[in-house]
Amino acid sequence: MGSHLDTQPTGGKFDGVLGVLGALEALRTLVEAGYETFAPIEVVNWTNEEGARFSPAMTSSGVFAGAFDRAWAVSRRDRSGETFGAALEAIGYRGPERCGAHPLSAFFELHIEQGPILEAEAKDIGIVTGVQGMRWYEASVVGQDAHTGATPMHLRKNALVGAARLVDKVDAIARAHPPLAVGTVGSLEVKPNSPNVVPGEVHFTVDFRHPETAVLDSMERMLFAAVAEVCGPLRLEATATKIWDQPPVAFDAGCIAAVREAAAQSGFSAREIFSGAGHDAAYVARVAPTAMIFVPCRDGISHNEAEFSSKEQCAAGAQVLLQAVLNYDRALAERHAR
Ligand code: HGY
Ligand code: MN
Ligand code: MN
Repeated sequence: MGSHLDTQPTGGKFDGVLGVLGALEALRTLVEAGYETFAPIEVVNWTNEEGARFSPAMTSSGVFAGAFDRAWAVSRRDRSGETFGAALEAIGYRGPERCGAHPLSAFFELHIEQGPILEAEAKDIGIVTGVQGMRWYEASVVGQDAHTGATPMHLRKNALVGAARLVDKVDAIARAHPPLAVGTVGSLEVKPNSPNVVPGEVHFTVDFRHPETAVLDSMERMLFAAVAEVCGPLRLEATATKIWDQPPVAFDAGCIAAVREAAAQSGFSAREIFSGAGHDAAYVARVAPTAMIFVPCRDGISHNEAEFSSKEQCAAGAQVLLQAVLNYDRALAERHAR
């Protein structure tokens, strides 16, 4: 069981944290009850799930699942140039065990939904069947720094005008693939970022998501075409590089059944749901049977300090997490007894 404790610059108190503390509470409950499971039970806190400082997201679960090379992951740099490995070293989190050496017989992750569906349908629990596909790109637009007063409009190479038009294109590309596609430019850096300098350089990120790979491919083609289409006439040099590609994930039927049964046993209303947000479980699913449990969050708001789920909602999630793990553990014991 587990999730992550890292967050966003203006993150809330539940994204990731609920899954780690809920797992800890479930483990403590087993210990207090003196209940011995068939398989060992562990709590996992996956480092750098958000990718907010060191991109891409879900780095440690990605290394654990073999999706990322460990050396590549620890070499990722933040905006100040510090590497992920050096930052881990600095806080003593660069442990001795090789990430991925430790097999799991199954993995269950409790998380807030981060969207509006469960609350709108007054459902206590989301039985998560999978996670949509997601891709990140780093884009750079290069023009020429120039004086804002002395440079005529027709002589400018204004990187921010090109980037601004591409930001709108990213939005339009998502809207061109309704109803499920989403596209976002979430971070943008202007250089030299001075009131009286025509910006000569802009760097920004693109986040595309959709449940189907073919649609993500179409969105990607449109993005690369837009970069050339927008920046050529503005005499700008522009590049967009894919830095992360997490295909859609379907969770394990046995784990999903354990969650469905757990919700029913615990007397909670539930519905199946596909995750719009990315999670460590999406990578762990590559190397172990995996499923997730969602609880509602107020107004579906997340990645926002206003993020909120009630104690009762959190407790319901922890209860279903514990029960799902016990259901799966019992099935594992029966399989091994045969
Ligand atoms: O990007 C995500 O979906 C996750 O919150 N890291
Ligand atoms: Mn999360
Ligand atoms: Mn998050």
